[in-house]
Amino acid sequence: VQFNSVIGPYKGGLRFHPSVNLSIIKFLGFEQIFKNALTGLPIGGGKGGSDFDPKGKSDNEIMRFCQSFMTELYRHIGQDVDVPAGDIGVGGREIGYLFGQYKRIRNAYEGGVLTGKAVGYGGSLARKEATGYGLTFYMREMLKANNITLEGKTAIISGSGNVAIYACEKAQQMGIKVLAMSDSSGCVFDENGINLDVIKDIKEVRRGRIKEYLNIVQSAKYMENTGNIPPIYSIKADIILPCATQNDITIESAKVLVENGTIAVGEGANMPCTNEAIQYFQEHNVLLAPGKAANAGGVATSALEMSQNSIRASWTFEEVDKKLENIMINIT
Ligand code: NDP
Ligand code: 2IT
Repeated sequence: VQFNSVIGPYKGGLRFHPSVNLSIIKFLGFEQIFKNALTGLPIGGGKGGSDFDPKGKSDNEIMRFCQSFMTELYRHIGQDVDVPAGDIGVGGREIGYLFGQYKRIRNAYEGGVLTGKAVGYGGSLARKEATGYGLTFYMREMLKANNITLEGKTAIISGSGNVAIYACEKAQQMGIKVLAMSDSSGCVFDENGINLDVIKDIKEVRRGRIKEYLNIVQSAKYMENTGNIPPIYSIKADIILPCATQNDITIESAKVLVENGTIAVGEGANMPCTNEAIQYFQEHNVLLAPGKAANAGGVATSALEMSQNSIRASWTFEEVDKKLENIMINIT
C-alpha cells in the first residue's frame, strides 16, 4: 500500500504473518504517514507484506519466498519511490534475501532501496536496536516531564522479537527491572529480572519458543496464553511496553493493569492498545506513549540509513544512537 509521498518516498515495513490482509496493511500504512512525518525526516508513508507464514520454514524456503516476492515487488519500489524495511516476520535475514534479488534483477547496486540491511552491504549501525531503544528514550522523556525517574522501576514487555528485545536492552541499561516477556504462545516471568542473553539466544539465534527460557533459568515461571487476558498482563509492574502486535491490550487487560497500579504504557508495537483500553488508561491517569510517536525510532533510523547510502558513508554506532536519541526527544 503506497499511501502518501508528499514529503518523501513511500516508507514502511513489510510484514510476513498469516494474519496479514489488505485491511491490516492499510491501517499500518496510514499510521506510517503520521509517524514518519513526526520524525522530521523526508519520508512518506507505505506498508507491505504477505500472509506467508515463516514459522517452521527452513532458510532455503524463506530465501525462495523472498526472491519470488521481490520478483514482483521490484517494479513498484526504488530508492526515490518506495523504500521497504522489516516488520513482524521480516528481519535482517529476509531483507538480505530481498536485497539480493532486487540487485540481481536491476543489475545495479541501489543501496537505498531497502533499509534494515546488514552493515556489510549498506546497512546502518543501530538500526536493529533503534525501535526498542527509541521507545525507551521516549518513555524516559515522558516520565521526566511528569517528574518520574526510570531508575528502579519494574516493567513487563510483551513480545520477544526485534522491538521487544532492544526495548528490554535499553530499559535494563537505564536501571529498569524487566520482569516478563512473551511470544504468541505465552510468557515467562522472572522475578530476578529477565536474562536478555538467554532470550536473544532463543529468539535471534535458534528461532525457538520463549518457553525454552525455563531450560536455562529454572526458577522462572511460564504461563500459557489462555482466555481473553494474556497472562503477562496479570503481572504487577510500573511500566508496560506492548511490543508484539495490534489489539494486544484490550479493555479487560487495561482494567487489570490499572488495578495493579501501572504508571505508564508505551506502545512499541503499532496499535497494541484498543481504543477502549486507551480511553480507560486516560480516565485513570495512566500515562500513554502512543505508537505513532513512541515507536518512530525504527523508521527514523531507516531514514538515517538512506542518508548514509546517499552520501556513501557509514556513521559509527554512537553517532546514529545520538541522532536517534535527539529525534525521540524532539518527538516527545
Ligand atoms: P518480530 O517478528 O521481530 O516479533 C514479533 C513478536 O510479537 C514475536 O514475539 C511474536 O511472537 C509476537 N507476535 C506477533 N504476532 C502476534 C500475535 N498475533 N499474537 C501474539 N504475539 C504476536 O516483529 P517486530 O518486533 O519487528 O514488531 C513488533 C511490533 O512492533 C509490530 O506491531 C510492528 O509493527 C511494530 N514495529 C516494528 C518496528 C521495527 O522496526 N521492526 C518499528 C515500529 C513498530 P511469535 O514469535 O510467537 O509469533
Ligand atoms: O512500523 C514501523 O515503523 C516499521 N516497521 C519500520 C519501518 C521502516 O521503514 O523502518
